[in-house]
Amino acid sequence: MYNYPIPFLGGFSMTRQFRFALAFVLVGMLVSAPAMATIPDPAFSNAPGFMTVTPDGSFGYTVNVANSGGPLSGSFVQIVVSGPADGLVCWCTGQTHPVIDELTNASGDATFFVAGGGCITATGLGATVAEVFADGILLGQIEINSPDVVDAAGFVNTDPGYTGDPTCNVGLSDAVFHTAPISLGQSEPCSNFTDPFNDAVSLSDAVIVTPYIVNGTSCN
Ligand SMILES: [Ca+2]
Ligand SMILES: [Ca+2]
Repeated sequence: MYNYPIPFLGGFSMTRQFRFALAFVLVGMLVSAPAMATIPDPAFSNAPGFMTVTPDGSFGYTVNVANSGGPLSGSFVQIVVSGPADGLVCWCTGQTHPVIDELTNASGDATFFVAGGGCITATGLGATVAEVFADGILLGQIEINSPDVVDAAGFVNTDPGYTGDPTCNVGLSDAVFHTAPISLGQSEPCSNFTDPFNDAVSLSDAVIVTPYIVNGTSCN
């Protein structure tokens, strides 16, 4: 016959140090659990690759913030436009930049209505265009496009000949630029306003851009 000691039951009593350590771990779990529940996870969040800006600030760019527990309400979302890009975007007067922020709603959505124009791609710029953060956590890098895609001479913002237009006008030169990719179904991120942005420009993109062309929209 063996006579087994029975640890943790009956005669065994936890040492003072062990009880203290255990209490410390339990308190730590209680403190960290709610904090973890509100930390954004880029893998569960969505920051569409292009932010579309319009001279009248009428087009919403929506970032969704979530983690494994679902959407996060009240998350502080920041779009940080890089220095090189900030100098090239056609910002309407009164539009905050280069950092633009919004809070998420109950669905985890933060929608930005940015007043401006221009098409600034990472390829055209040769640098990061903008980054999206939620509560300080990087969700991704994004680029910028607009119905106001070129200046009156037909130059995109990153072209050497770009001179710009203080009113970010959607004019004849913009209509000419957008017409080719629309009619030919080309891949043109500067005329693509639907995610994904690297696919062929389609009817849905034409539907979005047409009213701005028809109205000749410019900064208010
Ligand atoms: Ca224009
Ligand atoms: Ca698309």
